[in-house]
Amino acid sequence: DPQHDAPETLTAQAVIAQTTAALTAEFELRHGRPAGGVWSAPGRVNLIGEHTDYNEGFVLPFAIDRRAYVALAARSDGLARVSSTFSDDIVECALTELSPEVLAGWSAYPLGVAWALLAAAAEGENPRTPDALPGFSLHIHSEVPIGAGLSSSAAIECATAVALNEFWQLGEAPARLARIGQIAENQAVGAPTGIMDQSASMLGHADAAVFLDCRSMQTATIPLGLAANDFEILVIDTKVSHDHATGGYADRRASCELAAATMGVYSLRELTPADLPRMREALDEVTFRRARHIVTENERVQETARLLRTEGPQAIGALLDASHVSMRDDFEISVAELNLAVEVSQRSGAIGARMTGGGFGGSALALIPRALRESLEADILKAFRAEGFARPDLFIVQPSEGATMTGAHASPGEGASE
Ligand code: GAF
Repeated sequence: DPQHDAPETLTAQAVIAQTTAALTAEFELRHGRPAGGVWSAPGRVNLIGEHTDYNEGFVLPFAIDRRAYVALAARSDGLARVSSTFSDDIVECALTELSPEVLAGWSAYPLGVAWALLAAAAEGENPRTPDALPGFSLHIHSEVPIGAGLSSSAAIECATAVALNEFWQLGEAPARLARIGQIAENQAVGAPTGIMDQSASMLGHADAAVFLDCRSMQTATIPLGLAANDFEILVIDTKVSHDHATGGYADRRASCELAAATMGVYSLRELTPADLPRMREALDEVTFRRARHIVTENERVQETARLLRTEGPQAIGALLDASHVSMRDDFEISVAELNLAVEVSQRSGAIGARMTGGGFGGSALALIPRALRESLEADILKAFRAEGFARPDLFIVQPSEGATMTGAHASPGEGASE
């Protein structure tokens, strides 16, 4: 398989192998026992389709080459015991005591997933209750920058979900594990987010985006053709941090629900550009603009997927640009730093550019010819300096594989002690 000999694939695999080894050593230090296995799941960049997921619309994200890793080993005392490289704390809870109410802080991500998986396991044809499943020790390390709009939380949730799914032999399919991650995020973390981020993290593929219909939950893999066109995707992390558990995100979601209720539809997915005149009559000015973003964005996502299939990435620039304008002016989730990143990228030769993710901070993406990378980066840094903005982080992302086991040592159940 020539794919497997591509230098980029080898590099990505080497990185994963190295991180897996480091994590295994750290697991032993923190938990005093060998890890049974290591799993990982990527962050994501959304190419296009923002705030459409919870409106049952379309999204087109891809998994990136920055991952969260979890190492896990069995325990025989019925406890979930979690540690991470972003805290000195080790948090413990009996499996039978896990519930959204007792979870807080960083540990709500992995323990929220454990709780949501246990709840799923207790239902169905072969119900298994928490007292019938072994406890575990788990250690997390993540390369996905936090607060950058690259779904660091979904990466942790999905890495934990694949690990526990395998450890407890629950046999849940990837799309179902994405939903488990979302339930953890909604109920244990308290962020009213949609299904996009966890779907991208679970279902991503190298050099492809994940087209997802958030109503039918049907997915399609859309080749991005970046390397073949000498294109790259540059991420501009503005360092303006956001938090979807508070403020603007929930407010936008409420506007969408109001618009759907006023229009007499179950979700804004059911409306098309032909409905816009009717919407303008029925909705107040702000709610109309919020809903118009969703309606037009759904069109842009489908058109982007179509153009990627028929013409390739050089054809999608105008759609990326239009998506940004819609988020800036209609949905109003952009900030000055994101607008600047997008404008400078466009001026300096990007095919297209837009903010990505939930908004109010985080990152923008620019689809660029590889040869322009250096000059474009210099232009962006210069413009940010001139505006007195914090120095953004600039990096290339590679569309990558979704959640997976990345290192096995023994079966995670083996060598259980305690
Ligand atoms: C965040 C949410 F988690 C996603 O579900 C999605 O709504 C996105 O914002 C906006 O498109 O990443």
